Amino acid sequence: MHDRLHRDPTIEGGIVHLGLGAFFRAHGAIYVAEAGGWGITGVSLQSPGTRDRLRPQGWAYTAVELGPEGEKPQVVTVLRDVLVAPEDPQAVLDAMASPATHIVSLTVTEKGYCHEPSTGRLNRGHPDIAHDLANPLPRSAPGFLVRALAARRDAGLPPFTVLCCDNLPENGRVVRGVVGELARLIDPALADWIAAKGAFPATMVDRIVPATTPADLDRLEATAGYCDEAPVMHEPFRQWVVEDSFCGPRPAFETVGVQMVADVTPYEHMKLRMLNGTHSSLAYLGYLAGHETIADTMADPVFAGFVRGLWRNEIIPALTPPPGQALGAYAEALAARYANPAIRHRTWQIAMDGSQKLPQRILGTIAESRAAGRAVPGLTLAVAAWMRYASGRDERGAAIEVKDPLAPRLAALWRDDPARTVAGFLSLAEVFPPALRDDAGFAHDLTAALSALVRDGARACMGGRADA
Ligand code: CS2
Repeated sequence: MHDRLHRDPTIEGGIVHLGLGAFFRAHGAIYVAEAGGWGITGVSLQSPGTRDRLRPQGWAYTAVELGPEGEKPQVVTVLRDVLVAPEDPQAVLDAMASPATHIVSLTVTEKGYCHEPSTGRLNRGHPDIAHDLANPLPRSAPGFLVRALAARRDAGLPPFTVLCCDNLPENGRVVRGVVGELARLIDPALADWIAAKGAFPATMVDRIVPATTPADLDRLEATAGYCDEAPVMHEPFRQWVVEDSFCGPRPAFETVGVQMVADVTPYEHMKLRMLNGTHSSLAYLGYLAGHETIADTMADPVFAGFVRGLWRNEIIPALTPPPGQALGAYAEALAARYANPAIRHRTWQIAMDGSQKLPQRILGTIAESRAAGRAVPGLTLAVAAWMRYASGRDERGAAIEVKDPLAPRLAALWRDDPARTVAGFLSLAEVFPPALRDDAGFAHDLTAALSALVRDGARACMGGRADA
């Protein structure tokens, strides 16, 4: 183990982070490290793998920037401990309830909030929520937040700020909602205390971070000269927009390029709909057409034209730009980021958890556009591609490994008759908003898109759409 992989012993605590995946280690953790004076206790809510790989390195790891011109490794030493929640949930609660903790940040993915994606409300039927209502040692992220906030109140401490860093619409409000709802079911006075004193700033997070592969580890060892078992790979670009409404101290984020603003909503809409919305569209259509990565789709002129058409004709017309941001320039920058050949971001990775992602990425734009009388053929085709993907069979009849909390239900909705398939999917109240479930015109357009997709294949359908 090389010396460079040992952490800086002077760093203080202050932050507990739930969901220690590659994204946070390549984004939020780096900003915190640069701001200085704060350290992070990472928590894995599921498996011990990351902890086991980081421990022999003293929690240090390498973040490798993958630019079109080459790679730049940087050693990040901001983690001071890593806990594995299923092994010792009490240790996690103790860290969160410690007087030294001021912020609990989260990247637990969309499904980690145990909410209903179409409404943002707590899913009370979720098995982890049922568990957390009955047991003081939680399993879910909302359960840990509620039980740790209860411990702080009981100890006479102020709450921590809850900093959601997941791609949810108005993510602070959603987390405030699920935490408030769960707290009320456990102890109404606790819910009132959280409502009065807690802070849940909204954030917009952005950096493309493909899953690390064994080849990445080998390449890093060859170029940097040391072996890191848990590096993260990321693009050069990064952006973090944070609502400046913390209830306690925070790192000096504004000194390291974080945009501290009063209202994150226009940034979050722009990013979720222009980036994540087209990411998901390219992922389903690209996967069906046989493309392995986003860069591969962008190298295919049919896909590159399609995505530009989505931005210009369908997504931008439904958006209000953030102050000083030209959306056309934002789209061009996204096209360049997607085309970065050094980033091997698999369509299969982005296709994961579609039922949790589609509402905020694509369905909101479709619902608003239809209400305003604007046509959205490309986004409708993307929804049809998700349905086709979720059936579990690709265009050649080969099995797809569909990862989605609703996977078995989605697969069971597939019929040989596209109209019946569409009717089945549109009955999913947790995915489709009422405005789309009750829109006969949308059902008609989606059926036509799905029929074409089944008949002609993804690539053939795209040429005539979006950029027409
Ligand atoms: C991607 C995101 O996997 C996905 O669903 O769309 O992880 C995306 O790469 C990030 O949000 C970029 O900031």
